[in-house]
Amino acid sequence: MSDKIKYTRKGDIAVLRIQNPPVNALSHAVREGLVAGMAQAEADAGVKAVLIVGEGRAFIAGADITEFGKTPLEPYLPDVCKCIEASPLIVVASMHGVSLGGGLEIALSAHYRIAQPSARVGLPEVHLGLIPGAGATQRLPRLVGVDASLDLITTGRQVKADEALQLGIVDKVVEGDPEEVGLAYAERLIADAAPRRAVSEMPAPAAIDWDAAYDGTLRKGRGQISPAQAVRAVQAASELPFDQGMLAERKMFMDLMETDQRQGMIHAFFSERAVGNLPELKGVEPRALQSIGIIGGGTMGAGIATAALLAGFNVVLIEMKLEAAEAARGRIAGNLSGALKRGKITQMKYDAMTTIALEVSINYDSLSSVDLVIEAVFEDMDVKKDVFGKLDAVCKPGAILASNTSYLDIDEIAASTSRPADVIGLHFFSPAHIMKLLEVVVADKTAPDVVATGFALGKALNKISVRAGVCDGFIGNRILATYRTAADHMVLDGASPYQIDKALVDFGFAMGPFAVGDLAGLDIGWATRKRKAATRHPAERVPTYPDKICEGGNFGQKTGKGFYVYEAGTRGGIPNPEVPVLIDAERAELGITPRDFTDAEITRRYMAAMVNEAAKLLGEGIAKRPLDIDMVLLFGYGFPRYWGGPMKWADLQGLPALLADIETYAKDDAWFWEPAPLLKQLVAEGRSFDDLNKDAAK
Ligand code: 3H9
Repeated sequence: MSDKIKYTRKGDIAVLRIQNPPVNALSHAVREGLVAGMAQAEADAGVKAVLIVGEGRAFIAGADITEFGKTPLEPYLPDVCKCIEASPLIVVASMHGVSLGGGLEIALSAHYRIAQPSARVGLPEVHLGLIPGAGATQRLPRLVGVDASLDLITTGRQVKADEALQLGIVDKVVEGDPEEVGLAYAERLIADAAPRRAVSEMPAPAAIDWDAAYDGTLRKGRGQISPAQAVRAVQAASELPFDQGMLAERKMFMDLMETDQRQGMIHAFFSERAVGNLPELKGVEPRALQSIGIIGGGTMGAGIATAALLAGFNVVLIEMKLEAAEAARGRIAGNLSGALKRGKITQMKYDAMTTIALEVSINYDSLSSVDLVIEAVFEDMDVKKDVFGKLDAVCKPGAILASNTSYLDIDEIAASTSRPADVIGLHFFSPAHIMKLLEVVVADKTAPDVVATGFALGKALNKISVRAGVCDGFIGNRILATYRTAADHMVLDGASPYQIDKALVDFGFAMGPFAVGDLAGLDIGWATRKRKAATRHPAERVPTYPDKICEGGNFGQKTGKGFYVYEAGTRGGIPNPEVPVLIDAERAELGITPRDFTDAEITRRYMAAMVNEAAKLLGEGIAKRPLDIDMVLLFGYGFPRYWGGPMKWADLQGLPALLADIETYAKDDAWFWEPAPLLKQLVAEGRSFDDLNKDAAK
């Protein structure tokens, strides 16, 4: 038998122990071992029951995702499940840690299920662009009904043991060693002469309005297809005999396996785990971190303080005036009360976080013993240098001095201190206690253990941390500036901001660029345009109509008007009728005859601009790996997860065709559309961005 399954005999019970660290994924060897183990148990004289348990931290985390996209090898998982369920012996699954996807499907094929109180179960296949493919869409509805099944399968939500018990997914919840409680349960079942209980033999679930459920799920998925497909699979459970339902599920699963969305989502899954794994940090120990100083208590500073308090750090926040310091305390308390209301923290924790763990002060001396300080003050180099000068004077040796700047030169800030090796950029995204992305900006002289500490902090704050080099805008905002410019050009040439927003929402973005502008505040872009005006390349096309929107005091959502008009009490806005008038006037002034854009062309140009800039950043070493860029866009800029990120999207489209389009666009605007040298190189070599990820992992 495969060494992934250990067979032991305990009285009249055969124990199959899955040993495939770290999470007992159902690799080919595990599947073979389970089938062989069942056969051995059935041939073993006197065995009356089989107990399946997992070794280590989980029962089973699901199918082995690394095998997806390769030729599947027999036995296939649905057949393993069938073999377990069809056994004449009573089969018990004893579940601890997670039982996910195929792991839960193995458990659903057992005749009885017992779980630890801390166990979690779920069917997260939709997060991989798939549906369950080993019977869960057919068995779960028979066990717990259609509504609960659709909830779990279409959302991928994981439930704790108590809810699983209440729903009827597990039969018993008992604390103890999984093998011991499983054996005791199996012995009880044998003693009670409990019947073999195959879920597939239970009655088919009642029908619902399947088309309505399908349409609703498709809408909610914002372009993601697998959750809606899951509705059709559950429908098959209701309408078809079990074996035919299994075939229908298998076909849908295999069809989804062939989709770009499946590839994109699995790329996202592995990239999320690889992004914090930097070759340059192997063996580098982070510095100790217990207390964090924050300079500035506005929305950003208060958000960072909230995140740090929630992660268990002590926080000292500095403001310039007492009233501002107290206002910052109020903002933090407001953020934390949100966490309290949602049940994320207890009242006791809330009280401690707003009192003992938080100090607000107007005196820099209060920072003398903190381990790391994050400055979140006004974006102005002189102001920053002044702050860093003060920090340099009061902070203890070895303390890390971080700037939350979103574009300023961290090398210059570092050079203004006597300890540039301790200076780093930690670029949070607002609201900082909610947004998952953290750019860890490594300056020329930043010490490796300071970088490692930036990543350790990100992990403690439950963020996705991405390494970035120094340039205007780092990874995210520099790419944003470029694709936003592509959108601006399309508006000048004939598209409307509303068509562009809609095309990009249809592509899968959470919001289009003009709605995002309104949300962030149009004054930000206005200030950036003014800042860059002096150094602007003469060939650069910059529209002036957005300045006119701002000159009227309209900065977007916060003033109630921008590209859209926001009526009090309504969600989202309606197009602002003044905007097309301003655009028409500017086109007339520039002598542009507007032309029509299709939604497809809008998306193509927008994405081409994004990928081209990203490839320039990679070539310059600002981002080290394509997957770093993918994670920045996914976690900071609302990029649709099912495309995996812009670099994965580009690979899926094919780089030669994308480069050809960029070269075509360059005929009209050679300056903006200059192809990235790295993109040209990859096309010439017949390689992809993912090849660069693989090179980096070697
Ligand atoms: C499925 O089951 C389809 C079936 O319906 C039908 C089939 C026919 N495979 O996340 P972590 C690796 S679809 C391979 O850092 P945690 C992971 O990459 C599957 N590898 O730890 C990492 O490797 P490394 C449905 C896997 O404690 C290491 O394990 N199941 C798998 O924070 C540790 O992972 C899922 O979607 C896997 N299935 O979280 C579950 N799972 O150390 C996906 C993990 O080299 N997995 N690895 O970076 C998870 O949600 C989390 O990993 C888990 C542990 C909660 C299990």
